Amino acid sequence: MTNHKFLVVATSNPGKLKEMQVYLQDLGWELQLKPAELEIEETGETFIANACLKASEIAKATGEWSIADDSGLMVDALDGQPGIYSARYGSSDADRISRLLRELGSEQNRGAQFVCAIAIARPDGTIALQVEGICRGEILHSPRGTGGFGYDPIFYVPAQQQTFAEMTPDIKRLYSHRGQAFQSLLPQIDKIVK
Ligand code: ITT
Repeated sequence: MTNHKFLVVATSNPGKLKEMQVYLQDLGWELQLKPAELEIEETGETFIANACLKASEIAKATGEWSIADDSGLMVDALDGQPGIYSARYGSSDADRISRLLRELGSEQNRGAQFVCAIAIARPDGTIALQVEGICRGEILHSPRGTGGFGYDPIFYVPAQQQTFAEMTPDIKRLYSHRGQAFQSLLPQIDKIVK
């Protein structure tokens, strides 16, 4: 049964889960990971559409409130790719990073942005809340740092002079697309999830 501060997290990505856990546990939310056998096909054409799809399907399947994150990296010189296809760009983080660096080659325009859409669905699958966060930065020519996950080692934030993989979790939260999305979400969540 649903209690007041309980959410099923609709993700299979351990890096995302870890960050979401820190952001929500601070406020007393109890999180449960979605059952591994429930895999939702991401058929949407936007980050928000895919976040809503994942939250809604997992909420209906579990009968609980659910939260989902759909995110990715949009590279200016690649017309916004890989974007919503960021997870499907390769078969491992190392693979995805090397493909991106290969496709960018010696391109001078290294501008890029991370986008994160978060959706919360009610047990009947309807969407209660959706937010988006963005972080601008630059794609380095080679990876730097060992923290974080995914594309973090090649995403450099000039204001901090560090890649996401070189930042502490608190500093990454301050700048990151997911940190920004949660900054919009957290003040609203207690009013919505009953
Ligand atoms: P779920 O759908 O199960 O949540 P996923 O990894 O398939 O997991 P997405 O479809 O949203 O998730 O793909 C997000 C991609 O963008 C994936 O390759 C991530 O590694 C990458 N990504 C998202 N946020 C990131 C971050 O903060 N740092 C580095 N890479 C990130």
